[in-house]
Amino acid sequence: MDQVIDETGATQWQRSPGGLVTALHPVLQSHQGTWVGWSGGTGDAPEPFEFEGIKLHAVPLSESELERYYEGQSNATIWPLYHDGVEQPQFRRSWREAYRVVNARFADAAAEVAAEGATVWVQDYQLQLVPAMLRERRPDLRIGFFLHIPFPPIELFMQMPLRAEVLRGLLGAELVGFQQKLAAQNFVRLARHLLGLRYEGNTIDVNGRKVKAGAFPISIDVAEIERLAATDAVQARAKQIRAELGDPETIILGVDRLDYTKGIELRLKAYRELLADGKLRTPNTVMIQVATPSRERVEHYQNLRVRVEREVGRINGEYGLVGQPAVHYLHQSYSRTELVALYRAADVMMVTPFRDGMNLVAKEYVAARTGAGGGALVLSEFAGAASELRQAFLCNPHDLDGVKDALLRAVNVDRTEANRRMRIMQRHLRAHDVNRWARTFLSELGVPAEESP
Ligand code: GDG
Repeated sequence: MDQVIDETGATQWQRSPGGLVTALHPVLQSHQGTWVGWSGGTGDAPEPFEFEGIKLHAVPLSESELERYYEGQSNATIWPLYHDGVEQPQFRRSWREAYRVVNARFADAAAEVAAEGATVWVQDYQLQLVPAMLRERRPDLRIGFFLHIPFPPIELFMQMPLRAEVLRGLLGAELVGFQQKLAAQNFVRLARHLLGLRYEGNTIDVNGRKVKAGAFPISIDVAEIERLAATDAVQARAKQIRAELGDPETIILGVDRLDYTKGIELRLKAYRELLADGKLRTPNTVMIQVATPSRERVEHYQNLRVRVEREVGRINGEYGLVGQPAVHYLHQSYSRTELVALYRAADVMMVTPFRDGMNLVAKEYVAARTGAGGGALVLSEFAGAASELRQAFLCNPHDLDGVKDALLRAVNVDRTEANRRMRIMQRHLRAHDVNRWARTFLSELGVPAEESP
């Protein structure tokens, strides 16, 4: 959750954008769980309270912890390292120390809130030390951990100065979940390589205690997106978007946090080259790129913003007309309704990350197209979603020609073929929604079915 100040000057809460929150919100709602998390600001944390059916227990961060723990260790060390080193990870002693301190604070908070024998599900790369810390404080708890981002191959992980501590931290859980089978394999092999632990299949022996690793590909609340997509408000807004763009033949869409792993620059380049080759033409074709502001004080992100905005300027300079830009670039955050309306309006969705744990946007696009007809998804092979959405136009984001080719095929696909592909992917998603993800994980962790969503 994020604290925001409304127009009357009062403090309000709102859901933060981003994949983790989007995925877990419905799970916690139906499960009556307590969310122990960061309030999104610095200074004192508010007293525990309820919001949208979820009990919230906020953990405070100071200004210097925000800088060292969150922006530093989490987002300038671990995030790039776990994403194949797409940007050079930075290592700092003071960041590591802050990571330890904040992880211990989260472990204390969870130890305080959790009932006897409760299940605690620790989420994501910012909290990798928590499982072991929590087990030490509360051996009665059932502890699961889920990593939303990729888990790197041994050679990359080994660069991290905090490597053994992180691995021991994760091994404090009974079940460590990943998006992909390969990530789970990286993890068990690492346990042997770094700590000399034995494993059989995906179960690691930690001095007699069994720790399981497994793949639990995350998903979306498909029913909620379908319901939203079917509302009059969304359908009217989708038509309005098309009209405002001058009723072009083809609308190409990208929706990402402005993050260097997402391949936004590359996607823009592919579009520019196709315009240059005359294979796409404006104003028949229009691109919209929503780039939600993210981690704006981290240097890697500031550099990316400059590169993306330069590319947008170049495309519009060369191919735009008065009142008709070739690419509409929106460095803003939108409501879910507006996002779904954009999905409904777009003929081609481009999701081209260099590396992505899953990528929920790809799944949301497919679900939002239910009943719409048409629509084509260009999807990077390096997104976790590519293992499931096989009927997308798959591409290798490191190969610009391959991306151009996939984009062109998606733009030119005939409607019958587009519908066929969409239907298969929609069927898959309906059977694999976020509730199933949570149920599967929790049941593997040993949570009785009646306590599961
Ligand atoms: C991480 C992993 C994994 C985006 N802009 C706005 C907005 N969003 C929502 C999207 C989507 C979510 O944020 C983004 O999720 P992704 O999965 O695409 O990407 P990450 O944020 O990097 O998520 C990723 C995910 O965790 C879950 O495990 O899939 O691999 O990197 O739901 O719709 N939502 C709103 N306004 C925006 O402007 N309301």
